[in-house]
Amino acid sequence: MSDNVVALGTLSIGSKESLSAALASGGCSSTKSATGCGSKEKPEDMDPATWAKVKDHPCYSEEAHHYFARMHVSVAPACNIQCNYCNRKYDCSNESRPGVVSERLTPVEAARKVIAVANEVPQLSVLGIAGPGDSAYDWLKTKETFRLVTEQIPDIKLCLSSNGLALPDHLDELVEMNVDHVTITINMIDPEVGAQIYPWIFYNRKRIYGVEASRILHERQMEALDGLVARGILVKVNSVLIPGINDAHLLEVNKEVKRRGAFLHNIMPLISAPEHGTHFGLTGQRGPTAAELLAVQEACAGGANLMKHCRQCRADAVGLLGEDRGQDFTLDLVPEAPVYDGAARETYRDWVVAEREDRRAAAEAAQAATEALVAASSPKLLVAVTTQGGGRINQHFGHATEFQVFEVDATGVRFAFHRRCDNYCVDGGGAEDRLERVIATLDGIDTVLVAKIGDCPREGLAEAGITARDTWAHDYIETAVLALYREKMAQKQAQSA
Ligand code: CLF
Ligand code: SF4
Repeated sequence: MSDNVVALGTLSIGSKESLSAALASGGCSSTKSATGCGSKEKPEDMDPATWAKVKDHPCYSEEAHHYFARMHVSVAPACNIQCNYCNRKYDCSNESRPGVVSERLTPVEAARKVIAVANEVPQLSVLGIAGPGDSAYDWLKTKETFRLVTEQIPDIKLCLSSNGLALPDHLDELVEMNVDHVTITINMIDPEVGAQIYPWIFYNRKRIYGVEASRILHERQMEALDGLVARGILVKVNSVLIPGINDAHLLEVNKEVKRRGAFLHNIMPLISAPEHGTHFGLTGQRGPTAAELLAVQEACAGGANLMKHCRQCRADAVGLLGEDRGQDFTLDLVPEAPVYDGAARETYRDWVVAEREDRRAAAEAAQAATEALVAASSPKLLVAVTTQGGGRINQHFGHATEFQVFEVDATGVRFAFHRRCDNYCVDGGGAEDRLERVIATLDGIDTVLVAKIGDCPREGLAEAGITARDTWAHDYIETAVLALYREKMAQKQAQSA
């Protein structure tokens, strides 16, 4: 392939025609920050060392999540605390979706799997260890896995997620191992609140209960955060939003972690159901509604940068954040002794460099065009897009299992949130009941931009007041959203004239 177009295993990004068209047109749109999601996105917005760390990390940069994939291996099952939202038979809900069981691996098996994935998925940039269990407590397995993988794939980014209790014991080793992304789950800074979330911890060979347990956990979490920041490691803080327990308190958590230098704060909804067998699930503790989550995130504006594109992925997830190819790479499906071949990853990275450059230029041009035409006071619009990666509108409506929603106004385009749904097309045809669910998923959205859509779903959406457009198929998201916005605002102006 040439002309900046690559076929990427099962993921094909863009088309030669669409890319050429975008290049020829000088692109269109742009944003002041190509997306949003709290973390600053462009190299010129942050120091080069930080940009170098985040530019390939799909969780630490919203922009990067259009291009790069992560994979998790579940190698560290032991845990030193009990969270009321966890049942360790399942995945660790500190970082991943509860209620699913991931494949437990030895470090040798995990390395085998990572090499197999790296050979097949050129977007792979990050290896994460995210439960079940605690990566810092079950440290030797975490360390051995990272060692075996980096022996073969030295440029892979290493990422771990921990409850923080054991983390202060390994700070210097993390630096030696070149780990520059660590997530700590911090649900409280007040032990009284913590006592409602953690019944006990295991620390210094003792089981400790109640408020005292949460006091120690809090102190160790702050020690870990300070120690990581002091060593130049980027820290993402995850907080599980538990209505009635820590919802108001998370504002204090947000302020405190910002003060201590956390790079990102990811406020995740509690997922709780009786069948998960967790304390919260069995006692009826509910998770927040989408509106409650948004309200807490909005209340945190101005504090630590918020991550909004988290997909609460599985502890054995593989692929771009919106997809999960984990089931294609279970141990029985990967070769016995794969040999790493980095050629496809290298080619892909070269493509991303050129593509990013082009997308940014297109976005800036579109933003300038919008500012020239649209009054600064023009209203905001929410626009959903279907994408399978590459920052482009390149997915058919019927294939979408999630919609990415962008907020646009005269100042630019920002990622707002994503919404999941079952795909409308099944076995080549549309499913009526699914369309109803997709319409419910798109509630509050003005327009959905797609690569293609059939007449039936288009009409169904229109009846529900949602316009579907394939006008900008394969264009960059920002370009398309801004073009739509200019068109809508021009119509509004014409109507009021
Ligand atoms: Fe995995 Fe977590 Fe590293 Fe990402 S996930 S260990 S930082 S590589 Fe990402 Fe998944 Fe959300 Fe986690 S989308 S659950 S934030
Ligand atoms: Fe479960 Fe993770 Fe909490 Fe341990 S830290 S109890 S594995 S959610």
